[in-house]
Amino acid sequence: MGKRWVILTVLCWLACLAGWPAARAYTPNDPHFDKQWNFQAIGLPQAWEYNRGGSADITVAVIDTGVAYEDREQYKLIRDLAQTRFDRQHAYDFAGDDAHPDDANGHGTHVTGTIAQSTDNDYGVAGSAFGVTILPVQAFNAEGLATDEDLAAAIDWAVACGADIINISGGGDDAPLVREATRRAYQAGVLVVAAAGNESQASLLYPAGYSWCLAVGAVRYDLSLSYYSNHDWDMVVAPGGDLTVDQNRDGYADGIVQQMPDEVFRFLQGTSMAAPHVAGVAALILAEAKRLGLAIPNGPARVDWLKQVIIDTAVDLGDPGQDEVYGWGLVHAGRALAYLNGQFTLQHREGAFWEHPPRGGSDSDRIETPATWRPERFSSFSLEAPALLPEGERRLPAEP
Ligand SMILES: [Ca+2]
Ligand SMILES: [Ca+2]
Ligand SMILES: [Ca+2]
Repeated sequence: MGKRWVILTVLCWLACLAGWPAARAYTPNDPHFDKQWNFQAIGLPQAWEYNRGGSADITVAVIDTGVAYEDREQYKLIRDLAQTRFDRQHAYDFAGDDAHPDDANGHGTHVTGTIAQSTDNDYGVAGSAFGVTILPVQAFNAEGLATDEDLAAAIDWAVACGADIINISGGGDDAPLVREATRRAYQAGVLVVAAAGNESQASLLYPAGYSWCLAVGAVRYDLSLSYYSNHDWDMVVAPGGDLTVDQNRDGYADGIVQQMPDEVFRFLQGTSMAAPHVAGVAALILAEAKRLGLAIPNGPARVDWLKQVIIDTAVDLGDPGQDEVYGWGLVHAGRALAYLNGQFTLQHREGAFWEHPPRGGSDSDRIETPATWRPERFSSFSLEAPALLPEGERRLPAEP
């Protein structure tokens, strides 16, 4: 016994010397939080020890199919977004040209949940940056398609309304209107986070492919690249899931679970699901930097700074250093916020830092499903989202 105590003491002392924070973690009381392997994978419980979900003065614009954020006509504010803060004054729908970006598709509501699902409300699941303000901006119609004009207008609108970060879980071909709108966002100091695309190809869709945006590819539970994810040197990865496997053996396909407009908690997969993890982490970084009183640059330097923090604290995957499969690596909220607090230095990057739970999964855990959904390529922009699986594998049981 005595020997063991001595060893532990030495380890703690070495850990303190190395500047590692105690691996404290905050666990919210949402009953289905244990299904959110994706949040464990990027160290959100550790990040929340520094900053519990960000702050209301940080605005994340979700440019998507709308959000289930209001009670109007056949639409409703879903229960697990009821405590989430929305900028209702500036919410806008460019696809329908009205002030009501209600979600007839479900994609935008799921994406919003990953950023700011109402958290620690004793119901459903958690979000990553649940304390921020969400600006719902609709550019994609109920079929998940957007024109260049609508997407560009939505980006300009989000910037004009004071967004700090824009999430675009959609993509398409290079388009001058969208290229210039994202460039204006960059000049204004707004980080545009965008899905890499689901074509399994070694190139990015746009706007992800613009160097001034931040492209996000998808990994699954074992942190290998998801089979559908596009990839490139200039991107980061985040959990997007893989609905064909149950590597963590929790009885559910390994998707990303959030609440949909019909209030069902569904597992979806896609680089669409990966991107909002990065938007959420970026929001936490901004909120924590403000809380600490750090000097945050303005204009394009602000975007460069945010990207640098994300890249410098990413977990290297695949070949050592930046590579063409995982880009800069896995975004990691815990490391990023520890870094802002001087408790994670760049020398720690190569070492084990907050080890992940054991990942024994393999393809032998495969689930046979008719998950054959493949995104079509459109000349305009389409969403980088999901396959719908048979009932039971994609939804959590209803709660009382
Ligand atoms: Ca919740
Ligand atoms: Ca699973
Ligand atoms: Ca690497």
